[in-house]
Amino acid sequence: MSFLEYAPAPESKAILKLRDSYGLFINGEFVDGSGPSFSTISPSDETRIAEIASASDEDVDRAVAAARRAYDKTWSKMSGRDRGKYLFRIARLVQERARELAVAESLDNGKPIKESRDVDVPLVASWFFYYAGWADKLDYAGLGANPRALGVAGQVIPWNFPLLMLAWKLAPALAAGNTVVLKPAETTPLTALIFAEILQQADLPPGVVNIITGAGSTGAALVRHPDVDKVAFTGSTGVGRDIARAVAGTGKKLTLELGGKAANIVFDDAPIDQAIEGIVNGIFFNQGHVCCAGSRLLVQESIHDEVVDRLKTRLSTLRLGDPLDKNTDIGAINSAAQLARIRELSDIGEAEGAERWTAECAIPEKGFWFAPTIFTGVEASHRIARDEVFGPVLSVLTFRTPAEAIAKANNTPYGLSAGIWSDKGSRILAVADRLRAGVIWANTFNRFDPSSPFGGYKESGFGREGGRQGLTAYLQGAAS
Ligand code: TAP
Repeated sequence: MSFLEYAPAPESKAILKLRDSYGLFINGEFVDGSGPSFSTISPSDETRIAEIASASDEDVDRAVAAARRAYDKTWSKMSGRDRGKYLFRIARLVQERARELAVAESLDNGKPIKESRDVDVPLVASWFFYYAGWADKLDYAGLGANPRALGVAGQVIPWNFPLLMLAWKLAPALAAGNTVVLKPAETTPLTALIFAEILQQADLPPGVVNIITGAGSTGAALVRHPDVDKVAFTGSTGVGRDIARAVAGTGKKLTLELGGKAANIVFDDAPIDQAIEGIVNGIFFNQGHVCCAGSRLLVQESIHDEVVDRLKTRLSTLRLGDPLDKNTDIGAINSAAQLARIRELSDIGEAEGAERWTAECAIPEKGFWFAPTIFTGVEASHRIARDEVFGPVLSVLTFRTPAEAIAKANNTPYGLSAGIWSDKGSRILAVADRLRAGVIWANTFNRFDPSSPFGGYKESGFGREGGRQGLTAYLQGAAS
């Protein structure tokens, strides 16, 4: 196998040792895929990073068969304590290789290195540590009389948090005793494949985790495979609907984590400095490629002008550019297709009458970029107030009373998350109680912890990931 030495920006001392090409990870080893291979590219300069194998239906079959064998012969027979040891070992290896994983994630996804280094990778390790601790306690944790694993889980994940979504899926599934076949997104397979090397380093028994790369059709083949007992999907609501149809009537268990259009509600008594930072983090973190992003700012009318002015001032200080530069705040958009979607929805926003403001910043010549953008004068009927943009675009709406804020916040088919900014605890609790969103942050935004369940209402999906609820999604007969 040949290796490419990738030397990132000089500030980063890490040297990534990447293979020139990656196979499918089946039964503990990298094997050729029988579908046509594809290149994964860096969205910040459009250069090719590595060649990636693509799994055909036969390859999916091989991966599921390996997972079934590993379930029957090894994993289901192993004590929770021993499973936990593997998960602890994986968590420690993620920490040891944190720098390399962060660089690879920023390279393949486009996100700023300070986010992959300080948020994504530490959370990945914490997810494995957290669920490692559950593995030997399943029988005594009040999860039901005799909680048992479901069997083989088929997991399909998106491109916005490639390694973190992998951790959200794998850690609870393995702790509960399931084996897994996981498909990463086509544009961001790199860290999942480096993670496969970590599984080898950890001596995880062959077949317990299989990683198959490919297009959406590979995911569809995995979902409909008759020997898959549980399907877990994170991605768009449209694909989630297709998967729900494919799974209906098969007896497979299903968890769906889908899109969002979160309201970030700012009352006139909010701690304003903190709120400005929270609004910026809420929508511009990870270029807005966040399912729970605070993409609709609902601001009380009396402080609208002050908040918008301060936001513009703050956004003008953000640095857009090389994701591997540790001073970068806004990285690259993950793909040309996603950039086209953001541009299209922003143009529609302008055409429908909202006022567009864009932070002034130099846009690199190569790669996919979109400068932080704010729309004011947005009406509830505008597409930018209804559709998930999944990019660095904030829509600002106003309200006068708490009742109006609640009605506007709930006026969406989604229900994943929301934020409330106010000095009054009683107001926060009263408003939170009436918001139809799975996760509600108060005077903060985009906070994640493995012990806290995460998931949506309505078209944002069902089932919870994280915490004890995330574990019961992988157990038979367990009460959550
Ligand atoms: P999707 O296009 O839905 O893709 C998600 C994954 O599904 C990818 O691996 C994709 O493969 C695969 N896929 C595509 N078509 C499929 C099919 N018919 N059957 C099975 N798998 C299929 O979403 P995306 O563009 O990657 O991610 C963005 C969306 O995900 C946003 O709407 C966002 O809100 C949502 N999201 C939600 C959450 C949570 S926690 N609720 C978290 C992150 C993202 P390819 O990459 O090869 O197309």
